[in-house]
Amino acid sequence: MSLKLHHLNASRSQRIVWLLLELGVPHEIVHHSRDPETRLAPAALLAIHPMGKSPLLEDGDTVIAETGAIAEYLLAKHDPDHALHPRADSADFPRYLEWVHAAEGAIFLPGLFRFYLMNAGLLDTPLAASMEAEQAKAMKTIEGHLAKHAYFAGEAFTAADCLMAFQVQSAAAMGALEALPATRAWLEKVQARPAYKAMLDVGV
Ligand SMILES: N[C@@H](CCC(=O)N[C@@H](CS)C(=O)NCC(=O)O)C(=O)O
Repeated sequence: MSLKLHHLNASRSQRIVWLLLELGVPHEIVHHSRDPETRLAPAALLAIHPMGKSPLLEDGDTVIAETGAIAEYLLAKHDPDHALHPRADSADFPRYLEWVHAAEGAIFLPGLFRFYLMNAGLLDTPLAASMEAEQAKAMKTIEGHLAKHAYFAGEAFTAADCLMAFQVQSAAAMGALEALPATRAWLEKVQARPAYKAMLDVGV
């Protein structure tokens, strides 16, 4: 088995565990644990890639970082029939790309920034307020999209749903989905998928 995923507990690398299970590709998972105090990744990851973050995928001698890049790599190599990603000539393709990249971009960054500000005791600042407003805008954008479409890329489940789930789950954990019924319905639907449940069994 040449595919090896380095997975960090309680991290967004769970999206790649899920994607591997959706694809049904044989793989090995190497579990890493966050430092209980700093919450940072262990040095073992630094030995594999200079950023020392998770997820990291090893495919033989190739090491690849960044969730979006790993997802694209896996889909290009292991989804020849495009079951989980639209073809480039499909009408869904632009929307698919947008969400795949938004998952680590405009949708995720305000929440991440706010998390850092909270850890630094800086939540009561204009910057934190502006990040909160950006987060609310991101959730409104998601709700507006999911009120019109069954999934992020359109009417079919794709890898964009795996990539966006962590952000939506984080919002749910903070009680931010109460006024967002389409987003809540989408989350329930994707969490009912067998591969999602199998991902939970792997230990995230
Ligand atoms: N943009 C990267 C982010 C990777 C990242 O920051 N991973 C976090 C887990 S959610 C991590 O490894 N944190 C531990 C650390 O920074 O030491 C991606 O999409 O993979």
